[in-house]
Amino acid sequence: MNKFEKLKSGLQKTKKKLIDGLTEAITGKAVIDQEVIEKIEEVLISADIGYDTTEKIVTKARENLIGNNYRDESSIKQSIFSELKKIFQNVNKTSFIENDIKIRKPFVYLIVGVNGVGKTTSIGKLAYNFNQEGKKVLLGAADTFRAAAGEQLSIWSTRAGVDIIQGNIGADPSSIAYKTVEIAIKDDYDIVLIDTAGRLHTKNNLMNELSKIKRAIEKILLRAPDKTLLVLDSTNGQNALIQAEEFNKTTDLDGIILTKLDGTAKGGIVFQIMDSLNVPIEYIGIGEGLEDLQVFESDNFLNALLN
Ligand SMILES: Nc1nc2c(ncn2[C@@H]2O[C@H](COP(=O)(O)OP(=O)(O)OP(=O)(O)O)[C@@H](O)[C@H]2O)c(=O)[nH]1
Ligand SMILES: [Mg+2]
Repeated sequence: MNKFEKLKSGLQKTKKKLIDGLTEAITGKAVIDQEVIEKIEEVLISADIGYDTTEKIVTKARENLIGNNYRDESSIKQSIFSELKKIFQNVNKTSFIENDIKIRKPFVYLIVGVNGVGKTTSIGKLAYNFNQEGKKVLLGAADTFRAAAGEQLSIWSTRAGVDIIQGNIGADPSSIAYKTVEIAIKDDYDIVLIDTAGRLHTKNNLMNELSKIKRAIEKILLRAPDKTLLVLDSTNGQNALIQAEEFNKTTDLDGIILTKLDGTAKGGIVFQIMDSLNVPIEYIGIGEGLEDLQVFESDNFLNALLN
């Protein structure tokens, strides 16, 4: 399977819900009346496109249809699709890391998020991708909270073929982050990926710990981590959005890794994130395997979902 086919198959459940739902709402309707519009709204909301974003899309679609004699199935569908596409057009394209690495080396990623969203797994996949591109990658196991966490990251490091710095259970996560970056500077690594323990944005002490990790990195790197990425689980729907808003208040986020799109029909969350958050989606997870993390490319995503 090539990358695009993989993406397509990963988005299957969302596609089924969204596209089949819309088709069903529209098919065989002689006129697109209030009832049909409400059905369309229901479908969009059930695919987790979100209330506000849905309202915007439907309002536009309604406007487009006024004065349009061809209120047939395909024109209403096209109208909705084009509104969905517009949401993507407003978003800044993510910066390309190749150029960044040249001036900032090692390029340090700090990976954060609540429990179980897919931080460690995503780091393993990212490490694999970077390694495949010929970059020298070092992982830092700054999740010292759970006994199995370091071991899990170590398994991923072996799978991805990259190096790892580990600490003892209960060690200060910021000291591991410091040590990892220190070694990366000394041994000329291109990329550092720091794993952190899952934390709820509501727990102050844990959020403070994150600030401490950031400060430790800054102390040795002489600049803030190059990218702080928040991992969100797309199966969490609306909650994922709340997590992003809350994390963004205390931690400067540079981007989002949206995981588990393969396991959910709630992939519409992508539109909502893009419409309502100021933080770009950088990567998407579409499976549990080594090759199942992709750079988020909006055109590809739309093609995979809508065509
Ligand atoms: N289907 C699917 N499963 C995923 C994806 N990403 C992660 N997972 C699964 O989600 C589960 C949790 O992943 P972890 O990487 O351990 O999550 P974490 O955020 O590091 O968890 P904590 O360290 O406990 O906070 C694992 O079973 C992963 O295989 C994805 O894109 N698709
Ligand atoms: Mg983890």
